[in-house]
Amino acid sequence: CLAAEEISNRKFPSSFLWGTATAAYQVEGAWDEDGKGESMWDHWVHDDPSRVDDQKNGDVACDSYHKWREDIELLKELGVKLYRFSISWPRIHPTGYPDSYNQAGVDHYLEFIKALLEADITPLVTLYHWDLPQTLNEQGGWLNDSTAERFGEYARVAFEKFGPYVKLWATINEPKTTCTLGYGQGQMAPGLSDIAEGIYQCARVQLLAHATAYHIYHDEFASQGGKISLVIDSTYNEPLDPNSEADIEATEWEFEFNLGWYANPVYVGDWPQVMIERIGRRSEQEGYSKSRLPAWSAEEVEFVRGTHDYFGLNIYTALAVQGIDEPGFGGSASYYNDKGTSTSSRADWTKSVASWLVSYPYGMRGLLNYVWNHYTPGEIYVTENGWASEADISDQLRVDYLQGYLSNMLDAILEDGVQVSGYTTWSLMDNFEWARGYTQRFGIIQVDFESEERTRTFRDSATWYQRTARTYCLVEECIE
Ligand code: PNW
Repeated sequence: CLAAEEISNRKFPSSFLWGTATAAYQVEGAWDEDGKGESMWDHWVHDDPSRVDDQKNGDVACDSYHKWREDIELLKELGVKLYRFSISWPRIHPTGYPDSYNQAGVDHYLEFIKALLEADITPLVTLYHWDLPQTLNEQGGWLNDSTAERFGEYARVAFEKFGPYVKLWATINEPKTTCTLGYGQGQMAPGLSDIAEGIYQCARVQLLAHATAYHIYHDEFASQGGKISLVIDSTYNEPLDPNSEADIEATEWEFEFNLGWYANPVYVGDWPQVMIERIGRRSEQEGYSKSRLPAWSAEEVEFVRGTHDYFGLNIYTALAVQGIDEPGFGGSASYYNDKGTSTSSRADWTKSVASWLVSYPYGMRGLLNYVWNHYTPGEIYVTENGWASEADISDQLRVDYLQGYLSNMLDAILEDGVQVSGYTTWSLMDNFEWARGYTQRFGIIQVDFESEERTRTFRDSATWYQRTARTYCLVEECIE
């Protein structure tokens, strides 16, 4: 319940948690130190460096495995109260199997988490941000149902060791991005291009893994009293032509085939109906004996349904959607053809240096409302949101982006009644941007990857964010 003055003053609620986010492989480095096992990203980039734009990798990255004290100092200087980071699974279970348990990895994160708490910063810990133990990858990775069991075993160790200190957990980061880019289009580890079937199997196994961890937490560690959920990424979608019936329908399909693909099983139960129908019909026409979308058993539907304590939402960008599913539309067996939509950017949406990322600030308000109304999650954390730039210190476009998106988040909170409890901007600092290497920068803090020290420097956006986190006010929007 918000005080009247908070509303008239456009001030964020005093309970709002300001934060920043990173992920293990993107910042830690120390890829083979202290007993850590090889991850599928280590393998992918070492095996063929040309898979990354600048042929670089995360071997050292920001060197946060060693420089974590300095990182905590930066968080303190920013004045944030929440830090989202991920644990590297192969530091805990180097082969992915519990018999490979690595105490040194556990000790590292314990020390780090305790230091965060001492600095009065709440840890939001992601269990999986794409660095699958390579041994499990060789056994089929996210196409193999048993990976969900291995994930449960790893999660159990994390809850046992870190649970006394960690009250906010995220199971898996952005399963959609890894299933589409890693298993469907071959652009990320493990580099598979199975756009017809593997992409759907990947989603099934990651959802089972998420639900397995959720149940272990609530069955065995309920007394720890924390919250755990999945982190789902979504674009904000709107019809290319707001007066076109086909575009309006396609916009709904675009939501269901991306956001609903993961949110529906968890918050409603089963795949979205439109996916079941469209993929089923197309599979039949293509001569498959059953749908390329693997059906859940009734038991599995119940196992996955309801496995959420909040909604972890990553939002960066927006799409204008066009319906292309005219009579006779065929195309090969593919997730993209299943979807039956075509997407683009509007000319007045500001472009970033990342081809997929444009600024459409209203998208934040629109998407928060969409999630709030469709999935009634009770509470949302915006677990990622950020802008890609060049390496410069001066980053006015990032400031504009953050100001616009946060102002729209505030509209959703104050005017639409959406409960947003916290926000972790991506990213605390520049880091290894997957297939883009170090060519695109997402940090509010700049990192000099040429220097041995990996020198960290505040960008203009960091100074701006520091002020916002201190005052709970956006520039020119309220009286501090
Ligand atoms: C997220 N897209 O990935 C990830 O969680 C981060 O690890 C990553 O660094 C960050 O966003 C910036 O890219 C995404 O194509 C990758 O829409 C691609 C997309 C969205 C999110």
